[in-house]
Amino acid sequence: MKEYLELSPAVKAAMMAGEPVVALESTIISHGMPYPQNVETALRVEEAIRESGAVPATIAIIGGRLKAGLTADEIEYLGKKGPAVTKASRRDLPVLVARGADGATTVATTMIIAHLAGIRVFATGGIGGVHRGAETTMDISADLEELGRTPVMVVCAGAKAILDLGLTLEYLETKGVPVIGFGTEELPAFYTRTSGFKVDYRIDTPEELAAAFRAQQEMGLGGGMLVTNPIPEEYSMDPARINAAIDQAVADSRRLGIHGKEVTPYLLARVKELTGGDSLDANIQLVLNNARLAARTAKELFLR
Ligand code: PSU
Ligand code: MN
Repeated sequence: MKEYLELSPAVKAAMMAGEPVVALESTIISHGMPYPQNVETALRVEEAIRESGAVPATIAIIGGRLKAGLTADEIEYLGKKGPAVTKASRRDLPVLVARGADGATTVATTMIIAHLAGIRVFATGGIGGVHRGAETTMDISADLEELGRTPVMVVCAGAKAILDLGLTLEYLETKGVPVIGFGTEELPAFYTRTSGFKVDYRIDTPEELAAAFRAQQEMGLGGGMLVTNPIPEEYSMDPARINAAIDQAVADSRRLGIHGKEVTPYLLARVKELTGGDSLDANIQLVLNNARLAARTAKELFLR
């Protein structure tokens, strides 16, 4: 599979020198935020990783190549094209690559490509999970399967309440994925610091995150680790307001019969619309916060 992979010069140099690298996804750019804030945020997140002493590797499929490390022009291209770029999860890789097409990588695909490139830590906003009503729709994100099989640490701000958070945790338990709360016992719900659900373990330092991940890999357990990092207090949103917007968005998606891979992008855009852009500001801040934690943890991992 390595012949399909292409590292940017900066990522290649960092990997060869044994420097810490942090992977970033691209669906958040194309489908997760509107242009031009998506491009601005992607570049700011890369900068935050550099400032924290690691090298960013934004991941995407460009012209059928699995890319780890994009140029600013490539990020601008994906951001401007937005939802017109194919949202690429695990099942999309074969045809996109064979056609020499472009794809924005979800958490699942970013993990696959990061692992192929030897990158162990990945920062994002929120992961996909078990959707509300999954007991009839069977809509469960491929991100959860990937966490169960691919050895990458994913640093996120929990999952949005567009999902069924309780079922998402059950699924992760079944797949053997440790769910860590960074400085918290409660699963953060993306825009808010709490959800009412407990994580498996609370860890308070990047050192201990690195130690747990190292132990997982050295034991050969396989699979990834989910680190949930609550949004900084000053940017967190009023739960009543955000949850009302989410309920409305879920109801609208059902009424419109949205299904398959369109569900998550529809809900993200609708929540943003209903909260008049405040949710976008929170979203940007939490991604930056996750990028900094991922960089600090990657540095710890590379100490040994
Ligand atoms: N949740 C967010 N923002 C996002 C996504 C999810 O809060 O941008 C994106 C991620 O790329 C994630 C994908 O991997 O949506 C999940 O899509 P699905 O539910 O179709 O698997
Ligand atoms: Mn789905």
